[in-house]
Amino acid sequence: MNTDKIMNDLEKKSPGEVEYLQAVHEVLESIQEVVNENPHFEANGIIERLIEPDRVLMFKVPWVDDNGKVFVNRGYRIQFNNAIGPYKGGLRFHPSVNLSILKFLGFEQIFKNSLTSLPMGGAKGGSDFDPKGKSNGEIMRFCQSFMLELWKNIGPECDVPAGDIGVGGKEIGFLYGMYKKLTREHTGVLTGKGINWGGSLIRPEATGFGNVYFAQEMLKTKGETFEGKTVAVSGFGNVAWGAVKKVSELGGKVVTISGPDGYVFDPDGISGEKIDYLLELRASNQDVVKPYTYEFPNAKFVQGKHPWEVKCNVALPCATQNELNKEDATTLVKNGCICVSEGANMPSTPEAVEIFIENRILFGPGKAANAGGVSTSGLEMTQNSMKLNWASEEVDKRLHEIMTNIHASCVKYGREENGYVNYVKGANIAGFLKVANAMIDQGIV
Ligand code: NDP
Ligand code: 2IT
Repeated sequence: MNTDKIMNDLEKKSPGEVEYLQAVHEVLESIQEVVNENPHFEANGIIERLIEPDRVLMFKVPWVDDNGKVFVNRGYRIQFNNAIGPYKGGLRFHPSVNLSILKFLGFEQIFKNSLTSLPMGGAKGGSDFDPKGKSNGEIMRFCQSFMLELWKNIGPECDVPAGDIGVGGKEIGFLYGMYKKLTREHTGVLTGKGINWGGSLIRPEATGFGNVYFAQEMLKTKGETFEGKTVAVSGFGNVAWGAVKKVSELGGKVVTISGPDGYVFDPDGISGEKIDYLLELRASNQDVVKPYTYEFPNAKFVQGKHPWEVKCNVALPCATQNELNKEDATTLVKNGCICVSEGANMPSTPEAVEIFIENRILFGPGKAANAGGVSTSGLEMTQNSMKLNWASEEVDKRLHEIMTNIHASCVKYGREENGYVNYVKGANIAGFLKVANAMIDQGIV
């Protein structure tokens, strides 16, 4: 496989799509050996077919604010690959959203969903709409307008969207309401639904819990646990919340959370009532990071910095892509961090990943370590098909098993001769093989 040529061609076709090119490059590097050893992948044009989305939907989303002013945002859905199941992946509402970011997320989702062992293809979507500072009425009207265009292209056996940055339970409710009205069907078309209308218990916690379960498995390979460990977390959204909760349950001490303009350091640890307080702040659409320091004065807010400068044993980046750079990685390693488990998608830059691997620390890439969210979405789809709800213990047990199995797949394909497990390589190869073989079985389509 000529990776340089493939990347050059892709760059020409996708100029300026930095995040997308970054994600493809990482996967190609990891799978190069496997592709070279198995000529039937090249003979079937697998790589060329895998890096081109099945289709890209882009549409206008007009909406009216509370003062009667008209706004137009851009909506997207990238249906990337459905070789192993219906398209599946989140929707992101954030002003930074563009084609490159959604293509990178959709591409990553193919391999992540394959790793879960559930039948789900890869997709992603969203809009450059910013839900921050908007009233509930404005968010509702935006979601309704978004769905007015999207509904024709999705369905429980075709494409099943869910949440991501800026899309939580509230937005899923508004989107689902409009879908239901347009189709006159009450089906499992979105996941992350409310518990009384088809949702699954544990889905809100699933990505964060799953990320910690994955980290637990990595730590186990070194005879370590979370007990007594100092943990740095970034972000404080859906994923970070679940991760903080699980780490504190397992006896670890979370000392940071962050937002786009800085981080909070709480030397006493973030647990119990502090987590509840943060949740209240989030529900009020307020900034969650700074007000925390007014309520708990031992904590301090560090403006404009990343939490990775804080001494910790374990780091869980749970905010956004490329939020942990080479300098951050160097500081983490220098300060004795032994494990990094990515709750967010691609939070570490390629240079940071190189530092982790060179220093042989436990590094769980997002597509493996944060697969608990989409796995539990898959479990929500299963419950919808069966028209029943599992108890939270049942869902949590299945989630735990899935994360343990993903860890085992990464070890199977990522163990190097010197014994070090390269989880990036392991996750990419394991995710790729299943999809590539399914594509071969199904012919050139
Ligand atoms: P949320 O919108 O719930 O939270 C995002 C968090 O990240 C917020 O605390 C936000 O701060 C912070 N944040 C956003 N942009 C930046 C930035 N540029 N710098 C620093 N912090 C930032 O999203 P999720 O928790 O759902 O998603 C977080 C990450 O996890 C994303 O990478 C997402 O793709 C990934 N993910 C999500 C899954 C899910 O099930 N939700 C599943 C798997 C992965 P503020 O609110 O102050 O803007
Ligand atoms: O990145 C992700 O895996 C998600 N945002 C969750 C996707 C899903 O369909 O639950």
